[in-house]
This record gives sequence, structure tokens and C-alpha cells, in this order.
Amino acid sequence: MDVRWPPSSRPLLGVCTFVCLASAAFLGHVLLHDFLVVPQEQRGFSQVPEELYRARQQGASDPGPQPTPGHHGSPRAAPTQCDVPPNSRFDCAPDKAITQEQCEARGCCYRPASQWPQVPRMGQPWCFFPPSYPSYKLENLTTTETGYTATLTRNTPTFFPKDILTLRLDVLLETEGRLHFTIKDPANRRYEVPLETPRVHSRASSTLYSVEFQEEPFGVVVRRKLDGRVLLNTTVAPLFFADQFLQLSTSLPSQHITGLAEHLGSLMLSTNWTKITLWNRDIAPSPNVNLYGSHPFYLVLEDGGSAHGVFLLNSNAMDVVLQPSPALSWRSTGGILDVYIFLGPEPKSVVQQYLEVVGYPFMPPYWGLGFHLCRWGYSSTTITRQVVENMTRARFPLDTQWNDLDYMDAKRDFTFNEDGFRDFPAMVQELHQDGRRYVMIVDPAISSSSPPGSYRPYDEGLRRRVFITNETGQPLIGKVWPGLTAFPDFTSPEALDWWQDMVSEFHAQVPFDGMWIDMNEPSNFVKGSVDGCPDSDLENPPYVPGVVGGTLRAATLCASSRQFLSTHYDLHNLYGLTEALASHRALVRARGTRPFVISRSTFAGHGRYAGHWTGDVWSSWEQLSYSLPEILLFNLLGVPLVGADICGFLGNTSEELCVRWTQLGAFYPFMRNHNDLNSLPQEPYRFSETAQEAMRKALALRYALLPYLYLLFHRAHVLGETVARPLFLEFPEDPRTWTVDHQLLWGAALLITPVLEAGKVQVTGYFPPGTWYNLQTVPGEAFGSLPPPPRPPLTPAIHSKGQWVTLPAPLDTINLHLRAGHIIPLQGVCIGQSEPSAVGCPVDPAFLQHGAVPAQCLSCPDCGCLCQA
Ligand code: MIG
Repeated sequence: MDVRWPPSSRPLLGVCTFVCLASAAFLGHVLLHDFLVVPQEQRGFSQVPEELYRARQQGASDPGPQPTPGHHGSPRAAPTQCDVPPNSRFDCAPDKAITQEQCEARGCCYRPASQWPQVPRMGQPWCFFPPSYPSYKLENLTTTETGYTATLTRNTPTFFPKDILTLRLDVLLETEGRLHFTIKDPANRRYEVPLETPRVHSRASSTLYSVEFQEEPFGVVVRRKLDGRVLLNTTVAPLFFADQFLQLSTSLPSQHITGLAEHLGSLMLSTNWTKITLWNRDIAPSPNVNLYGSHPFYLVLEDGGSAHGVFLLNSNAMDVVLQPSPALSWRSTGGILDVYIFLGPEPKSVVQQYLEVVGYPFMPPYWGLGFHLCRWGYSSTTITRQVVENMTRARFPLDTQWNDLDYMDAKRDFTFNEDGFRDFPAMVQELHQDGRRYVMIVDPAISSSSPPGSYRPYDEGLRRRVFITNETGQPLIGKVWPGLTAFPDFTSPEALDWWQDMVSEFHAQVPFDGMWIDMNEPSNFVKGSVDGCPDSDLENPPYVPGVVGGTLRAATLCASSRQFLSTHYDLHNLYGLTEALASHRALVRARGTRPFVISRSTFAGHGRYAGHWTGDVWSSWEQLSYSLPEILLFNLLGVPLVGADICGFLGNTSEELCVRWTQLGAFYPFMRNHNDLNSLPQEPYRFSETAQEAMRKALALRYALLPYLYLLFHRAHVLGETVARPLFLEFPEDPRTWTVDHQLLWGAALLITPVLEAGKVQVTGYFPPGTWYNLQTVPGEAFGSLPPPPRPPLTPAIHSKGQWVTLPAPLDTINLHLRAGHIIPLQGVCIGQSEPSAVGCPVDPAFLQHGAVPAQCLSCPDCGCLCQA
């Protein structure tokens, strides 16, 4: 061992002063009786080789009242150090509401907040940890090839059952910009997320960060070396590591935080007591509920425009709590603590560094970027063909036609019905002959009630043991569209092969091009299973995150059900990801070309295999507006192929809403109009000629820009960049961009300012400093046959000092501005041609510079037209 420990007892005042001053705001009085251990090479004390430093504050001799050690739940003396500012209080009763006596019995402070004015959904905790609350102690810190290792011990159990009193900390200085640490049980192997992550064998030779350890109570402090800013400080609250409750809290250097999908709301999260629950769930998106996907990653913008990110690689049900100090607490119900910190310093680099860990996005086929049309209720091949024909007649481009459940026989996967879909294979072949592609829905749940020998997917699945099992070892049976169903376990290698076989066999009959994987949270119409769930710790954990329905089995499977890699309790949030992986692989095998998979459920790393649509959104202006931050968020998470159902899914759309949604949808990286079974039709050709003309124009813009979009996807695929970007990614040094989430950029060059409200013919958008050229100086007739309605002239260029600009936005217009100094490739547009398609168009070598958009380029009358700047 080349590190001396315990460290020498000489007081290192220099270090102490520096550390304490710089971090006083974050450590607060917690530090007053603590040790801080500073690995020397992190602090530039290279003249004192291989020595660790210990800083000791005055006052350390008064540790405050000592809680009585004892077993779980034993009463303790009420603490006296309760003088904690309300915003810095960490909840000592996260599991349930408790009385003052119960709170004090936990060794915590009780200070009820005033009842009036009414506190919102969540406010400052009434029961909170005193600084002296017992936590772990760091021991035996040693250096390793990759960083450090240490033991963490706790003497006093917490109020959760099965504390793991001895833990192992491993800290890995993986790259210059990436720090990684894990906290595990050294004695018993616990579940870990089976995501392939980079393995390093030596520590980075230079780093943007420094790491310090507080000995007792244990904590990690990570700083940005450049300015000493504390990015992570876990000393702010005690560490919990019980079998089913793990909590790690940290201060945040600013309240500008985004990430933590999937949720509905603004791109920047509120730190005013916000709880985000990650437990994948089938539910129509609304604010403050757990949705279809889980991405335990956040990005923080710091003063000056630097950014950092943190990823907790943990797939168990969890809450993430944000509070105004500002601080964040991860509360997970299992697994281990596996934390990555990304130092940026540009926000773009943070995204890249995160994607280096979870994987860069897959490269979609070009046709996947064209227009997709779908609805639930295209009940026959005749109707589906008619829709395609109507689109062509109305001169709308359509690259990919879709079908929902309607094609299936008794709603069973890998079948098609004889009523309306007898000639299903022929229909798909015709689509191909016309240069189009075809995608259909596939649900994971496999019908289990067909007579034996009559439904091969189930028979084969049973024989090959691919299904998730219940406590008796039998397939767990739930209820989904086909009735009784079993659920494939996509963590099992045999299930991957079985899925591949089912996909290939079906593909041999119906040559589909892509898969739409729905209901993969997984969704279940009964709670847990048709037989309920057993009574166990997994079913009734001591801490239940804020899930809709109040129980983990709500709308899904029993947590205690068994999968190949672990329990469903651990693996639930990975169901969509693993099905996406299985489907991606299966498509490659069946088709031999780049696959196309769109999934409802997602987890960190999803973009490597598939895209995402945002689920069952209402046809409302509110949902139109929410779709923008969602699309931006998924781009930050490495899932660039994302879009919301254009014109809305649930409920009836209106003409104006559908026009505005088509305009914004033309700038979703994934563009699909999809509709619910019982809603009024909303295909583009259903509306007035004026509305259609506006939609055609939006589509023409997208199609003209497809080479640029394709280029952006390629850069995302090979470099870990984003496609649809929030403004802060390009202009981080301009804090006015940070909260902008009603505009988006495509790449670095194109600023899109949509109308998101009813009855508006003007829109106000933020224009970062610089010159911005209007991309549509061409008249409206360029995009269709009819003359444009009278309207105010569009401003040709904006010279912005960084300001909000109000622009004309008549119904046929979505504002597009090209950033000065950028070049984007365009292609000739085939809108209005007999065979409109992205692939049918020769990619045009036109390059635009400095916003000089030649009119003929966007009004290109023929497919073959060559546009030149
Ligand atoms: O329980 O397949 O989000 O897009 O049309 C509803 C029927 C099942 C939910 C999907 C939606 C799809 C619908 N599905």
C-alpha cells in the first residue's frame, strides 16, 4: 500500500482553510465537526508524494448529542442541533407521514411548517436530519490503479430494515472529464444494471475534477478544478444503504437543472421541492406522474455557462427529489450506487460524455426521417390503401404507412386477420413497389389462451422457456389486448433468439420494414397478474416511490416475478430497452439493413437501439406545447429519433391545432401523425384546402431539409451529438437561452420558432446574439399550387444582440432562421409529384451559405431539379 492511512496527525491548516471557505455554502455546519480527506495529487501537492491530507475543523470535539445506537426503530434522544435553514432540510420521513414522537425516535428534528399559506404538493420536510445524524464512516482509503478504494462502515442502523453496515467505495478517475464511483456491498453481490459500460484499467493522467472525501459522516466532494466550484457534495445529508432503500444526496451548484426523464413539463426543472418518480408506466402523459421511461441522468448549467452532468446507473424504482438550497436526493429501492460525473465543461460535451457511457444513438435509415402516417382504426388493407392513395392525390409526401392493432388476428402478435387483412402481404409489397415503407405495431405480451398447437409464438415460447415466471415457476399471466398473456423476458438469451425467430418468420410472410413496439413498460390491464401477487418484501417495499397507483404492480407485473437476470423488481425499468434491443437485432437479422424501431418505453442507453414516441398525448394546445421540451430532453439523453403524435392522439383535434402541430412536427426528428381509435380522422387531406396548403408547405420544408437532418443523425451516431437542440447547447454563455423550450435548433444552424397557441398569427422567440436569416423569403405558392393568402411581409434578416423578437406567423408559416456563418445541405422537393418520397428524391448537392436561400431551391418543381446557392 503506497498511501499512509490513517493520515499524519499534523494539522494542515492551508488545506483546511481553502476547502472550508470554498465549500462553506454547501457543507454548512455539517463540516463543523468533520474531517475532510484530500488526496494530495488532486490538489497539486505533488511535492509531497503519496500522502493524504486530513483537515480538521475547530469544534470537532463537540460532536453534538449522540443518538443511542440500537437496532432499527429504537428510540433516540431528540436532537438539539436543529437549526437548519428550511431549504436545506433533508427529509427524515421519506417513507411515510410521522408524528413528532416518531420523528424524534428516529433521532431527527421536528419543525412543522406553517399550514397557511397552503404548502404545495411537496414542501420543506417537517421531520429532518440533524447534522449529527449518524451515517457511514470512511476507512482504509487507499489508491488503486484506477483511483481509490475505501471501506464505509455504519454503527447505527437507520429506520429502514436491513442496513448494509459495511460497504465498499470504489472511485475511478476514468477520463479527463469523467469520474465514476460505486458503492456496493462487499460481502454479497447485489443486482447491478446489465448495461455495457466502458471499462478502464488506469486512471486518467490529468482530470478536470478533484475529489475529496469527508471521513465522518462519509461524503464525496467533487470540484471543477478550473474554478474550484463544488459540483457534487454528498456530505449534505446522511448516506442510506439498506437492502431496499438507498439514498444519496448532493448539493447543486445552481438551480438550472434538466434531465431525469421521462416527465412532462418545462425543460428546466424546478428545484422548489420537486419529486420525479422513475418507474415505467403506461399512462397518458400529464405533469407530476411517472411516465413510460426512466433516465436517471441530469445536467446542470453553472454560472458562466459551464455545465456538468450526473448519471446514477440504477434501474430500481426511485424518486429524485429537488429542493431549493439547491440540492438533489436520489432515493432508490435497490441495486447499488453507481455514479458517473461528467465535467463538460460545455453542455454539449456533457451530453457526449454521458453517451460515451450509455452508447451513441443508432443511425436510422433515410426513409425513417420522412413523413409517417398511422392511426388506430385502419381496419382493413382496403382502408389502408385508400389512405395512401388519398395522400398521393392530395399531393402529400408519405414515406411510411403504418398499421395499429387492426391488422392482427384476435390482437395477437405475428398474426394477421382474414377479415380485412387477407391480402396483407400484397399490400406491403405494393407499398414497396411505390417506394414506400411499412411499419406495424407489435406488443410484447403474447396470448396464452389459444388452443395448444394453434399459436406458435406462445407454444414455442413455452417450450423455450422465454416467459417471465411467477413464484411457482410458471409463466406469469396478465391481461393485455389479446386477453390472457404471458410476457417475454428479453433479458434471457433464449428469449432474444425466440423473438428473432418470430420476427423472421413473420417477416417471411409480410415484408415489413420497421417495428413499433408499444405497451412495453410492460403494460398490464390487471394489477400484477390475473392471480394477484404474493405478499413479500419485493411486493411491499418499505419505501414506495411516488408511483401512480401507489404500488409497484399498478398497471404492470408483480415486482416479485422472475426474469433471467434478476427479479422484475430490479428489471422493470429495463423492459422497453431490452425489447428494443431484441427487436433491433431481430430486424437486422430479418432484413439485413439498418433497422427502424420506435418504442414507447425507454431507459438510459435506449437511443443505441431505437427511437421513441411520446405516447398517448391529448389533442390539445397544452400537449402541443409540452411536446417541445420532451423532444429536446430525449435529444439530451441520446434518443434523437423522437416525436409526439402529430395533431394529438387522444380526443379530437381541430384544424388550426393540426396545422400548427404539423408545422412543429415537421421539425420533430421523428415525424408521425397518429390517432386514437375513436377520434375524428386527422390525416392531412381531411382539412380545408387552406389548412392542407399550410401542411404541404411544412412538409416541403422538412423534405428540403432532409439531407441536413440525415447529416445531423449521422453526427449523433458517430460523435454523440444531438439533432434537435435546446438553445443553451449552442449558446451556453447566454443565460437567457437556458430556459428557452418553446423553440428548438436543428444542429447548430437552424432556429425553429413555432406557434404553440390557438388564434395566434404572431410569435415571439428568443434570438441569441448574431445574424439570423429567414429561410422562407419565398412566397407561399412555392409549396403548392394555390396562391398564398394575403399576409404581412416576413423580415429577411434579424441582427440580434440577444433579444426577444416578435415575428409574423400566419397560419401557413412556421418561422425558420438560418444562423449566419453556417452551411446546410438541401435537396429538391418532390411534394406534389406522383411518387413523393424521401428516397425517391436525388439528394441535391445544393449548399446554402449565409442564409442566401435561392427561391428556386424551395420551390423546386421537379424531383430532379438541381438547386444551387
Ligand atoms: O392501450 O395499440 O400508445 O399509440 O394506438 C392502448 C393501440 C394501446 C397505446 C399506444 C397508442 C396505440 C394504442 N396503444
